[in-house]
Amino acid sequence: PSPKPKILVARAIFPEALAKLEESFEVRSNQADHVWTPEELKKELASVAGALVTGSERIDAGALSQAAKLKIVANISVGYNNFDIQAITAAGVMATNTPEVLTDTTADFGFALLMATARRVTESEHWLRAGNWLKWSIASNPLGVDVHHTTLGIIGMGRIGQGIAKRALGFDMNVIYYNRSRLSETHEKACQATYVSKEELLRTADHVVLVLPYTAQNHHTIGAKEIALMKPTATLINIARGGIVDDAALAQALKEKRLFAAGLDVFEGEPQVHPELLKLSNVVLAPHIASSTEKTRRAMVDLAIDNLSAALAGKKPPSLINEEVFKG
Ligand code: 8YV
Repeated sequence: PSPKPKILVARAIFPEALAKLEESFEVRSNQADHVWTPEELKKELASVAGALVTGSERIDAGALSQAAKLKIVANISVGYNNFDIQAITAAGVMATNTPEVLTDTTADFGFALLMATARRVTESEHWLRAGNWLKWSIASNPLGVDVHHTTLGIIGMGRIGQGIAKRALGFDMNVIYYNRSRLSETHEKACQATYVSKEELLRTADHVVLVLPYTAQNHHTIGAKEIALMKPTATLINIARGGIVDDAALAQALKEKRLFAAGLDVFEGEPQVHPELLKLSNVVLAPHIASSTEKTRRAMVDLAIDNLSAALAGKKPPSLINEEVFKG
């Protein structure tokens, strides 16, 4: 029998998924706490035919410079701004992601973060743990802002944005959205969302949720100028990508109470968090967990494995990004 193809797993996955991979492949897996440096990743990629990576692994010309045998990089993530698609395509390597399987889980978390931010859930827990409850009064509890019957502005109206809009209907919210292209009438009706300009959204929304992909054009979609348009009672929720928000400008606005609060699952330069954000109480911080339920993370890994297995069997991967590389 021909030897099993060599593959790489760049960050630890579920043991069952690893065992499944080992049936068909010779697997080199980083199961350790140590995160490979770009230099180490480049060396690891040099000897394999396929790689499973997360959104935290940067795959660009440098990473691929010795990867002569590589046929596929399978992202365990729907967003793929960690991929330099041009460089990957130029190297003749297939790139895949994990759409659909995480839509509802991520939309749930967008709503969770919105609720936690508006109602000061984490801050209230700290308040309780500090013993403040013993001397509570009607007006001294942490006072939040309402979610129900307010206006929700969604920037980025793909599958996840539409999922959040549908959830907002149950809270009797007025949903407005901005997207690079307007939704079809059918899709707009399904989530009862009204298309507005970015400026109008920022001026009128009580809560702004960011769910757009990170691209060069979307860098600092929300900066000092945009924050200045928002209501001082508004919240800003980022479940999209760090880099879409200017975190330094946001921290400054939160410090000066020019915004009520922010809920952030993603950060510029994550896993590092801007030190000014860490000092503030009117921000809810999460370690990029919007897709993180047991069921969904397993589904993401399974889809990434399906993509990798298809590519190495000469078949078209189910979620191929750069179709032009596939030679059927
Ligand atoms: C992942 C994500 O947790 O799918 C995405 O775009 O951001 C998350 O689901 C992350 O990218 C890890 O791969």
